[in-house]
Amino acid sequence: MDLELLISRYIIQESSRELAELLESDVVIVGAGPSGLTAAKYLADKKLKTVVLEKRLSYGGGIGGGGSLFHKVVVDKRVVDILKDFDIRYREVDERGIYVVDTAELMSKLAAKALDSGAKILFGVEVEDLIVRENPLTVRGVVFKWSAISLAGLHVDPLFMTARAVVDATGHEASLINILVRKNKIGDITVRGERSAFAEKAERDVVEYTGRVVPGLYATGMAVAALHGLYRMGPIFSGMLLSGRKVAEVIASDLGV
Ligand code: 48H
Repeated sequence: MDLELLISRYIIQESSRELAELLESDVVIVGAGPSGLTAAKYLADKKLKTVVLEKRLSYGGGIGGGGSLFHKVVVDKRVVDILKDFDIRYREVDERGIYVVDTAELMSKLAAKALDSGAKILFGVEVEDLIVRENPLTVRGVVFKWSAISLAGLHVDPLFMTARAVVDATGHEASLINILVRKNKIGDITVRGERSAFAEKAERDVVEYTGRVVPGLYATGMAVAALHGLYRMGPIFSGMLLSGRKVAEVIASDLGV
């Protein structure tokens, strides 16, 4: 048998088999940035079937760009335990508890540990809508298609993936929350849009406001700032990691694990 046939057969067979299983997940995280990847590890540690859907072909979200393309970002002392959980090396640069980490190490180890814990990361998958039920409005999953379809502008119907919890980890765009509000006429939720820079307050508030948006839909990372009109913090990532861990804790508690 030709090797070419085997290559194609096993890629399609194994991807389809795994994808079919993931269609009924415990948690779907949309966005493989710092908050989404952190959440993925802690959720998978709880043995929840966790999948991260990322529209690009790589993980890391805004980490790779570092601080204006410099290859370091800042974190603070609040996340030392998280850095240790992920085996991420850090260097203390200021006695006020300021550390720097390498962007390549941060993004790759966040992803590696999420995978080691059992989470799946799928690239080139764009979430374009939510599965909802009414009274009360509840999110039951996502509507997705391959990003290449959107980029090509083709009229192709999407597919569905169900989950007990869906996480908006889409960063500044807050894609899922915007879809929720725009398409479901929710009067009591407004996406307020993030504010200008006030790093210290932003770093605290983004963690405090992390949590459930409506039953079944949760927000983490910069999506939280967009939803609640919080300040931005620039290239300091403690708030993102702490927000990711917090959303995992909230979901685990809601799901009773
Ligand atoms: C699939 C999608 C979709 C979609 C988007 O932007 P991110 O890094 O998000 P966070 O919130 O984890 O981290 C934010 C941080 O990177 C940052 O920008 C900070 C701290 N800024 C502060 C400041 O002052 O500017 O990652 C989001 C990911 C990206 O990889 C997107 O490609 C992906 O989500 N994504 N994936 N379907 N509909 N929308």
